[in-house]
Amino acid sequence: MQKEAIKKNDRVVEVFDLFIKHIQGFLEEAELNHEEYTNFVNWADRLGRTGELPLFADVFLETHLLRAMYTEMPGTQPSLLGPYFIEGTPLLEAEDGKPVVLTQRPNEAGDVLYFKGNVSSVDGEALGNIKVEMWQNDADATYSAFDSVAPKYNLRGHFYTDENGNFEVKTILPTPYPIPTNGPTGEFLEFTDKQPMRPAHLHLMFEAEGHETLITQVFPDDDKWLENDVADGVRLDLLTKFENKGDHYEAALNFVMRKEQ
Ligand code: MBD
Ligand code: FE
Repeated sequence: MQKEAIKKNDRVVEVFDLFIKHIQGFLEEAELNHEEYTNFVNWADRLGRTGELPLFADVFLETHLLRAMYTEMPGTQPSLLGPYFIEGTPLLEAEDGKPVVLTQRPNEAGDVLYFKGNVSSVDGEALGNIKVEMWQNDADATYSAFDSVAPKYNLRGHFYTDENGNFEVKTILPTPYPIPTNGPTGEFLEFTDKQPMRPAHLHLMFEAEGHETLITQVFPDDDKWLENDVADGVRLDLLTKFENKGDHYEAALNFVMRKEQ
């Protein structure tokens, strides 16, 4: 087979040159000696081999990009996609008048949570029949398909808003999440004496035609880790009360999507 000529891509040239320039600047500014440089390369190698590169990037870098892009923008603030999103989740369908039920095991541990909201456009128009993807961790603080023993799509699924942009989903309370401390990402937390916790959160992704896909998270407004989230994913407009109603919890938040540029 003949190898196709690789087309020069100006954006890749631009980004790659900057990347190398700034890594070089980092080596210089940190005054790494040769041994430290080798340790750095070996650490990065372990980061890749253990599969923790997405974790490291999403914990230490992703928030920076989002803040730079969105802090001044109208509409709901995005938050971290994180390392635990997977494609191909089941479609959840509601029985008449009932909330959809997020995929779960027959006796899923944890307190029942009803979460509802409305999705609209920055111009105020309701976004009916749009796709909502949702995922979260379980009562053991583990994510299916990653660090959990649960089936692949447990506590994951997608559904559609009604014609008025409303949705309601029955799930369980998410749990504050310690990022893995036994690998190359966690090593840094020890050396820098940082705690590994993320506040409890729901992950949500909204897709609507003519709009920027909104990837965000929702946090209980009384979580004890809000102020020192290791991944710095908390935004004020993503906090809401998770109200204890005795045998279940209720929470609500509305979402506003930006128009596609
Ligand atoms: C998570 O659950 C998460 O959402 C992010 C962004 C990073 C690590 C773990
Ligand atoms: Fe998460």
